[in-house]
Amino acid sequence: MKKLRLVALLLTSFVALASTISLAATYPYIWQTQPRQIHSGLTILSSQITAILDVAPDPLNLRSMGKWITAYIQLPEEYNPENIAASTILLNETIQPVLDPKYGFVTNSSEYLVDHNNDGILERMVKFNRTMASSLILSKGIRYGHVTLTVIGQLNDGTSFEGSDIIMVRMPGDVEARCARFRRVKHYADHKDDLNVLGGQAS
Ligand SMILES: [Ca+2]
Ligand SMILES: [Ca+2]
Repeated sequence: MKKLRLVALLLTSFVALASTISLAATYPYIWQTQPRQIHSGLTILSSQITAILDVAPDPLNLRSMGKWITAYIQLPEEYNPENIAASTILLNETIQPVLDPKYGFVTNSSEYLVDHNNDGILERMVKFNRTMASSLILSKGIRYGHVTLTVIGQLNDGTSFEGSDIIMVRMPGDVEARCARFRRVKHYADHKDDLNVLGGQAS
């Protein structure tokens, strides 16, 4: 009886060992890539911070002659927003913020460090030339709808951050933009007459 149990135990052990070997042979990458994945995950976390971005005004009037659009960049709490190097900031990889020291909001930290969203964590505020931002959006053929604005930049120690915000843009008086708005309305037929009136006004 004892012998039989021993044989059974040996047999079970052998089957378990064999299946482990065959698993290793079939999926060799399990052993190789897991440590690397963890490593690259850590690398991404340490070199790129995801910031909370809020851009104003929203909605943005693309025809408006307003001077600025304002971006509020909030880093995770463990980072100091004062360490953001403003000269490294780019809006949609294209537009630099206003850096001219003649403006108080460029040089005075009590003006550019604000808690705009009232959550107890300071944000770094930067302003961009509104005409440049509107031109960039219009150059993509966008005159009405939602636009994703992204701000990238670096801290003084080279750590990079990125944040995005979706804002509404519109172009008052633009007939095509108005038609696009009307096309979004579910009951299109109800607004057919309105569209005709708009078309008539433009011509
Ligand atoms: Ca927003
Ligand atoms: Ca805040």
